[in-house]
Amino acid sequence: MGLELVSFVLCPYVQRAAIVLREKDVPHQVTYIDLEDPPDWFHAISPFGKVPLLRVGDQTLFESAIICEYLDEVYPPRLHPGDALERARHRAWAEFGASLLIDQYELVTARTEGRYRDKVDALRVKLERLEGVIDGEGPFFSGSVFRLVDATFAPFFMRHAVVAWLRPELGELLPARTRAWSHGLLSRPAVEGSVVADLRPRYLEYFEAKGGWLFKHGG
Ligand SMILES: N[C@@H](CCC(=O)N[C@@H](CS)C(=O)NCC(=O)O)C(=O)O
Repeated sequence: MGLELVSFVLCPYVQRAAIVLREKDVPHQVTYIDLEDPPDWFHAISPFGKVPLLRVGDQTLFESAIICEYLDEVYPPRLHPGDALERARHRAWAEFGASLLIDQYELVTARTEGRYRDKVDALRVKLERLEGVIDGEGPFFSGSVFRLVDATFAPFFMRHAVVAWLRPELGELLPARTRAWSHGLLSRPAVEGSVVADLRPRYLEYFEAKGGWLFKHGG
């Protein structure tokens, strides 16, 4: 059955699915939409009005976590761990990764310095907590094997590298193990190839237009 990933070019949740498709070498088509002006057909098939969507034959899946789980069940190799408790732990931390994406969005769109600093502090606390649960040997979340949970965190780290390029103090928010994990993820071919080549300028341009304090006072 043909697979079609409905995408917005900058969306980190879409990128989760794009990474899993690449890790598993699954043939698929990508359809980009403009989220500011979505086509009618998109509203008709997206219950939350959000991307990603995965069209599988005449069915449409939504929610990135569900799409990733579906792909993992259907296409080898299995990325989730075999042990039920370990798998549940990975799912729980993937939820934590989803909350980091919301923090990151709020950080880049914060309109005042006070709000920006509050978001930096919130991110610092969460990243320190994450540091305590990831495998010490690395390079991935639970050691040497790339797992589904790694695919769910990579989009956060990719965008974090973009904003840290603009504002180096943000790069210092990553504690040592987390930093090594981020390097491991961002140098993975399936991760590198899961976004457009000019993600950085596009991301910066898109969020600068939203008036975030970070962009007016970068460096
Ligand atoms: N929980 C959703 C979040 C997806 C999401 O927030 N997508 C954004 C783009 S990155 C979106 O489509 N926003 C459109 C809107 O909210 O109107 C998932 O994991 O798939």
